[in-house]
Amino acid sequence: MTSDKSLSKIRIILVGGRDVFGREASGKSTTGNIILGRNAFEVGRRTTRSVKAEGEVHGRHVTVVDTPGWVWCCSVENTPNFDRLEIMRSTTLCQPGPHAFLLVIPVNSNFPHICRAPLESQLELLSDKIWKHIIVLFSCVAPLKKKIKESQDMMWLVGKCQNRYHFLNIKSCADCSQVVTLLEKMEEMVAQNNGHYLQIDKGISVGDKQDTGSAKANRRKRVLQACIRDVKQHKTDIRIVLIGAVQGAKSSAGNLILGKKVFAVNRPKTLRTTVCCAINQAKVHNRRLTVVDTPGWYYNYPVEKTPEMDKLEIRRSVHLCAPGPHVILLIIPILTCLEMTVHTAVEKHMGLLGEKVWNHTIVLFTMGDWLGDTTIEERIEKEDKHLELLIEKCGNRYHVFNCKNHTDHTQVTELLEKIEEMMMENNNSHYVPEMESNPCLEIDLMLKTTKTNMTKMNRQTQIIQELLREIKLAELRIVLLGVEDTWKFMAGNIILRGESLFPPKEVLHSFLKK
Ligand SMILES: Nc1nc2c(ncn2[C@@H]2O[C@H](COP(=O)(O)OP(=O)(O)OP(=O)(O)O)[C@@H](O)[C@H]2O)c(=O)[nH]1
Ligand SMILES: [Mg+2]
Repeated sequence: MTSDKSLSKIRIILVGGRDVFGREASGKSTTGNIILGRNAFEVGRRTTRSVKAEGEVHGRHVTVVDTPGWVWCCSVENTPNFDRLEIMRSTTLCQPGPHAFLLVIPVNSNFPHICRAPLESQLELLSDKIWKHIIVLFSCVAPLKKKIKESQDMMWLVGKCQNRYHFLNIKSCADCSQVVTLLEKMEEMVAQNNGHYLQIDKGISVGDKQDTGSAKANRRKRVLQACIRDVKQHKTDIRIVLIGAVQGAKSSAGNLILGKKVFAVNRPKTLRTTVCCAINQAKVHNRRLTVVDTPGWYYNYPVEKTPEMDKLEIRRSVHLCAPGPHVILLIIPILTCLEMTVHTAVEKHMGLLGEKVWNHTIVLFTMGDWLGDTTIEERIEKEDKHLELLIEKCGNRYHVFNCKNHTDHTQVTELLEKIEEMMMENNNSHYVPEMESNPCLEIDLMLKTTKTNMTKMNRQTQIIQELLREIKLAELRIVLLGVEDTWKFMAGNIILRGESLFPPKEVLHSFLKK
């Protein structure tokens, strides 16, 4: 049954994000397939380009455009150019303009407060009138109205869309009624918009298709491949240091290189896992590999804001694999938008190792699954100059790792060949760490001071606990004070619950109420 307001043609664009590390998809392609009643969009691999599909659905001609997702907490400025341009291109596939945008969000996802502004920036890039054309589509296996009602942030989202939302059971493809109801909700919305679809601002037109494989991108790839062919003799001993921002997949890359899980990855309840250097070895493809893992910096933080202890650890890394590493792998996750502040943070933190370090550095792009069907070269071309400058600083040496794919061993062998080629260029010499001061001694000293402070702190905690036991407070009010960017909110979250990285505000409220 269709409503009185039924349209003969409906044009839909699917939009949505991914969780903070780009791992969990929102379910746009699956949604598109359920609407069209066939496997029109590829699932199981990240959608990297806007794709159009159409069909007859319950008496209407339906056009659906699937788009790449952004990271929920990343605004437009922090989204890689390639993804941003593809999202914008979706509108050109939907001429003369879309009737509806389905904002796809898994009902179980934690859509925290910090994602509100980035979401607004992503959507309003397409049009400032977009909100009148959006239905929030909660992908789910069972409708969870209560969960939505309990979440201030989800309610904010639904409110922005004038209370338009729909639950789509993604495990129940055969249930036509949920698609019919969704189409009717879209028709209702179009009627409220006086029958109008969204006129896309002319300014954002980006052409029909992004050029794939420009001459420059192809040339870059050829130069890189030629490097590998030049390797005549394999090395028997290679020392590697991994360096990069927090949660960039440094430890995962280390595990992939060594072919075993020796570095800790993603300990729950913490924002970062590696807090001090770790060293491990393995025999891989007839080479003895030594890998040093390091703590990361917060990705666009100036080096001055990185704690001294972390800076010392980073400096210590090159001393740990005496007499020095053959290669420093600079880890850059593919979903990083390398704008100026991020670029500066990378250069300054690399500077901790000394100025000559760049001759021994290879950029290792991680999270290769983000590439989908695109190539790293295409993406480098689309980014602004900072990424290109960084790669050039490393002598055009780069490589891609997908740590989720443990079966593809060529990614490690090719990396080793690139390292060997670089070693040949460096006359087989390793990087010689600058010795103006020994970070290992400095760390010892710092640890001694920390130990003294810890003893003091433990005594203070003991006194507070004794006091609390005596007073038996029914309610405790705490004010967190500190200079800017010292993660006060995180301390508060740990005191209150200590579970999630960014618990929604209402969780905090409920604890505060208690
Ligand atoms: N999608 C995807 N996720 C990945 C990949 N590699 C690692 N991850 C995930 O990224 C998260 C961070 O990985 P880690 O290896 O712990 O990163 P790290 O840089 O060592 O993190 P810190 O030690 O906390 O600085 C983990 O949840 C990994 O499972 C990848 O290739 N693709
Ligand atoms: Mg780590």
